[in-house]
Amino acid sequence: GDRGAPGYRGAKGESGLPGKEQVEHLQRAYLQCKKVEIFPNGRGVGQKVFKSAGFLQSSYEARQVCTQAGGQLPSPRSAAENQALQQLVHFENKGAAFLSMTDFWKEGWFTYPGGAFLVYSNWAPGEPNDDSGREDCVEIMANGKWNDVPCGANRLVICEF
Ligand code: 291
Ligand code: CA
Repeated sequence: GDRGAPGYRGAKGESGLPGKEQVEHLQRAYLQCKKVEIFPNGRGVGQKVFKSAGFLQSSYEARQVCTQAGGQLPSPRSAAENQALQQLVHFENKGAAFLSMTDFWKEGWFTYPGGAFLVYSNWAPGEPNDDSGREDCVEIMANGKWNDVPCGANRLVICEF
């Protein structure tokens, strides 16, 4: 390593593994990154981070935005993840945000980008209704409930990392 670097905290231990001080340095740096990352328009839940792009786009564009950033559209897989995402949607105050899932594969059968079926859902009453037969994408509203919407609709872009 760079012995002149700020924050350098001594050599590896006898075993060749990182020493206690090196590990503690990395832990501090990691926690600092996490705090910076979620302030103010991100939310961390478990190993996941949701981060708002701050603008509205169609689902097609939103997907590309997230993929190019090295993430993807949000796939909340539990009540805890859904609640973290809901907090962010509410905080941003720009209306509903897109989720990753679609029923392109088969009408009424929503899947994640990898093709797997949902392990968790939080549909609003009466949804998904495929209104006018053209709603294959999913939004999460400020109340945390889900609704299927046209993929061409413009919604807040939030990415999952
Ligand atoms: C109605 C319901 C929803 C439907 C929505 C669409 C949204 O909610 O029938 O199931 O998804 O209309 O109009 O379509 C677009 N383009 O936003 C009204 C919403 C408060
Ligand atoms: Ca709908």
